[in-house]
Amino acid sequence: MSDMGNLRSVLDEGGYSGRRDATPSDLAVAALGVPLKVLRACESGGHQLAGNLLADALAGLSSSPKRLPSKYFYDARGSTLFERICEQPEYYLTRAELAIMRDHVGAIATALGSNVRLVEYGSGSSLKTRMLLQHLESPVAYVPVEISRSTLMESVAKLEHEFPDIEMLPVCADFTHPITLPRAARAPRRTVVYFPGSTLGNFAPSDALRLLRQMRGEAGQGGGMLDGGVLIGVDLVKDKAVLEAAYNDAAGVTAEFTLNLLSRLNRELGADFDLAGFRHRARYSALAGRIETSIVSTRAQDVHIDGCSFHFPPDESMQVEWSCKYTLEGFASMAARAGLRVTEVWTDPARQFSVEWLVCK
Ligand code: AVI
Repeated sequence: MSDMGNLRSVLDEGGYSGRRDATPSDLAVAALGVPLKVLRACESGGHQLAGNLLADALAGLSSSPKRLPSKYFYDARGSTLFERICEQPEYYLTRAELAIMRDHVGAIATALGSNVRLVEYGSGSSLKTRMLLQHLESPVAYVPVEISRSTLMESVAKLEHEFPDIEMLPVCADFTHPITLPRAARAPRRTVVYFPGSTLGNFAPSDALRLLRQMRGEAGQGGGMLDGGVLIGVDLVKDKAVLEAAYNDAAGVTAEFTLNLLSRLNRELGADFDLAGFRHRARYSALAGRIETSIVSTRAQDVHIDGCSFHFPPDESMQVEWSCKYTLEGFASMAARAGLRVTEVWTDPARQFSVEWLVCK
């Protein structure tokens, strides 16, 4: 049973959630037959991001250069668009990571060992999680940490049905803040934090390091016999054309995903962005090793939010997302600074993406 003390209201302080924020769909989810313990686990979550949207939008639009946090991409429409991005032919990340899981899940499960308490940061599509749970030997518990109450409950409802012998301990919280994880009824041998999808790449380097340190802390205090570890999906540096195509798909889904941020500000904050006056831009900076996504004003215009006016000259760009790419060496050295040692690396045949197993040093 989840420790209710762990579940706090997660008014976000700037971290990236990677998944859509809560929508009031509890009743719909309850109809799926979610057990009471899951409902309870989620009671204090939800509606967290809304509180900061106005403050973050005003602060970001007042700064120079203008910026908006990428965590606000994931409203219901943004989450649907992200799922569509994952299906675009140019967006290789999801396919490559799934191929790695398909080809190496046996070896991955062996590396993680038996009787694991599996903690997942973000619990969107549970396809990769499902593969892992199917192959792990006697996993003790699955602890998804997810800011969106509805996403969390839907994913746990499905997994609980499929894995009745694995204790489900959902935590509705912002994983970018330290969390006291719930104890499993059966003692685990180790705790493994699973962080797939290259989501770490959406954090600035200092925040990524802080998050890795936090994961190391959570894996280390697992209450198991062995120190735990982190299983993480990391996108690799590659040809600029391949990278830029992935974030500028021909069907325009990524552009729609990016501009949906402005629709969200219009809808939720009463802003008056004219979407026809802005465009999506994603460029790779080889120096910084990241895709930098911006929203660019195509003309001079003023936008109003909550009584404040913001001027955009033609071509002014507003930074909305970084998607950092790593070399194997660069990632290993960041992991080392977080107290983690890379012990296994699995890649897809084209070496586009990696799934890495890090243990506490
Ligand atoms: C969630 N995250 C890892 C995606 C990425 O590749 O940075 C988000 C995304 N943004 C545009 N396309 C995909």
